[in-house]
Amino acid sequence: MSILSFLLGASNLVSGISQQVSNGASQLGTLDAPRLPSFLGGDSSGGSPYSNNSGQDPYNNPPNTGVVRKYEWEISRGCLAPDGFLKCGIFINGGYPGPTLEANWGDTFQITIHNNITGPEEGTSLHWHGLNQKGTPWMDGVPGASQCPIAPGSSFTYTFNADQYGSSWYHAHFSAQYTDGVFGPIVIYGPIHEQYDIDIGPVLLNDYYHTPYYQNVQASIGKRFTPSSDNNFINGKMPFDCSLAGGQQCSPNAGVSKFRFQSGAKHRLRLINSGAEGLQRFTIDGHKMTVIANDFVEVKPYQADVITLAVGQRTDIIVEGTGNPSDTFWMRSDISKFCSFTNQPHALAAIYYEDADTSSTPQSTATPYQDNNCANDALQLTEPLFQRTPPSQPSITTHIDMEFQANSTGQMVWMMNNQSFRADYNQPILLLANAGNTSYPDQPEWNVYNYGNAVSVRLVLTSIAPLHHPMHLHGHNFWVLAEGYGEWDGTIVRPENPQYRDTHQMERGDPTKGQAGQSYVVLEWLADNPGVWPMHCHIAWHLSSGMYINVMEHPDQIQNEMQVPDIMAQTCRDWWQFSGSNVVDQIDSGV
Ligand SMILES: *[C@@H]1O[C@H](CO)[C@@H](O)[C@H](O)[C@H]1NC(C)=O
Ligand SMILES: *[C@@H]1O[C@H](CO)[C@@H](O)[C@H](O)[C@H]1NC(C)=O
Ligand SMILES: *[C@@H]1O[C@H](CO)[C@@H](O)[C@H](O)[C@H]1NC(C)=O
Ligand SMILES: *[C@@H]1O[C@H](CO)[C@@H](O)[C@H](O)[C@H]1NC(C)=O
Ligand SMILES: *[C@@H]1O[C@H](CO)[C@@H](O)[C@H](O)[C@H]1NC(C)=O
Ligand SMILES: [Cu+2]
Repeated sequence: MSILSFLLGASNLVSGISQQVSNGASQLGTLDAPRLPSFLGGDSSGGSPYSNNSGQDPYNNPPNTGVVRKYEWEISRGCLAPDGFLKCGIFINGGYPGPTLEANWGDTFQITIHNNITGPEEGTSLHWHGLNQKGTPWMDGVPGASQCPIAPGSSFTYTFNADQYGSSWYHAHFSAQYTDGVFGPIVIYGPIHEQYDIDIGPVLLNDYYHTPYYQNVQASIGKRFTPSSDNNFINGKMPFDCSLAGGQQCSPNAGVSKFRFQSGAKHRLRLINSGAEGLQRFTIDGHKMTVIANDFVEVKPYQADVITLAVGQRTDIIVEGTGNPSDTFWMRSDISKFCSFTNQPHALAAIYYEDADTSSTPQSTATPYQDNNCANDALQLTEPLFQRTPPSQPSITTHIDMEFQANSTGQMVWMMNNQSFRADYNQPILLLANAGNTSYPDQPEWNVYNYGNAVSVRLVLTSIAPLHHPMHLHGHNFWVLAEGYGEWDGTIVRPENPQYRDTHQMERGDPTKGQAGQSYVVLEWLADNPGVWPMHCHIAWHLSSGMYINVMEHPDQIQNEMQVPDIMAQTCRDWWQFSGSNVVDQIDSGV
């Protein structure tokens, strides 16, 4: 039975279970979800306070508004049925997905986390994807790199600047914990360079597994081919076909996400791939989309029929309301069968124009697209709106080959130049560096690349394994200078203004072609952010198997000029105490 005929089997799109049972405290995907303002604290007619900032560099020297945005979250275990199938996971304030973080550009976030994960207890830590954390590298949320995990029963307050604007997400960085529910959207309001009328808000796209993350990690360790996801979600919803539930508790007709469109209006949608592995292809029946940003970087607008998003990536689009007031359409996101491992790739959500019956089932036809590669849109197409030119020569170039290989004890793992990563939760590298220790010859598994006082860093990444890798760098956006197969010939795409973002999709290799089948990506960034910055594949299962390095920038400044807040040492003392009297079952790389 096709997924559509399965959905159409329901007489109408009224959910058979309550929002509380399916998604807990989350309102995302319901018609009650709020439309977003153009900035916080003003009335809707006031316009953005940033509207005349059009010439300002969006990446450096963000404004400082002095406004603090406080959040208080509790992380605990619970059981929800987002797709009708009852799954016990780990949630923030009892919702799947987690709460939406909002701020204006230049505000300060202050987010207090209470770790109430019990039965069994487990550490946690939260990462704010895409934010630079300039001057606050210890707030980056990666255990073993920037902090000790937050121990069960302990609290931690993350304080950092909303230093870029646009759309992103946060997620736990403790093993693959986020894939069980510890994630949510980030919206930062800033200058608007492409006008729209209605901000629909976050549209989270993610694969979903009915098995707990720990089992998925267990099943993926030592294997190149990772477990298939069970479902695909738009804002945490897509009914599961309960005939496949294998006797587990499952309610049919759990409901799809619903969105309101207005005829004649321009709608902004903030697409976010918040998944574990699946590469998403997003379309809206009967509508064209205009891309205005990739990650936190605005681009010269271009039209697209399909948006490709690998894990960790975001694309902001504007969609014109070309439908009639009573029209309904399907919004769709498919996990690529060509690139990913999926048992049920199709996610659907319903779009209702202003006069449509919101229980009716859309009858619209899908937009066709090609699913024959795993790349992002061509680098030639994605030109940043604000020009930024890389230096003519990088200070330093590192070549990193990424392959799935046996380590010295015969276990197959992901290696970065022959070395797989494993974190030591008890010894965050940033805190060691702050104490003056920047060399770890006895810990090769920390994969530290110390770039000293280099001004810029170029990475040439290669891989011949037949799998794609969304490569993500913390603390920075990077330029994507080039990508392709074989050997890079030194050509840079649009050298005066290359593609610029924080996560880029690396194409899979083709081992049948030998050297010519090697996929490469060339990245470069200014090493202008003293700290220890993870650079890793964002596929949760590859990361668990060690596909990660730590980039250390300006160790002298980390040691001599940075005042680490006391809470960092306290968090380690709490963690040491916890891990001293409990067995911490670090099944994977730890991140
Ligand atoms: C925008 O321009 C007005 C008038 O020139 C000025 O008063 C205001 O401070 C500016 N706002 C920002 C955020 O620059
Ligand atoms: C912590 O989580 C448990 C369930 O895991 C819940 O019963 C308890 O109320 C939570 N504690 C607090 C303080 O909310
Ligand atoms: C090889 O990998 C396995 C699985 O990650 C790990 O348990 C083992 O310690 C590794 N061996 C070495 C020598 O690092
Ligand atoms: C990795 O190991 C292979 C085979 O053992 C060797 O040929 C290659 O030079 C090594 N690469 C690096 C970067 O050390
Ligand atoms: C630096 O830290 C590592 C990891 O704890 C340790 O093995 C090494 O001995 C330390 N180096 C110095 C000089 O203290
Ligand atoms: Cu990968």
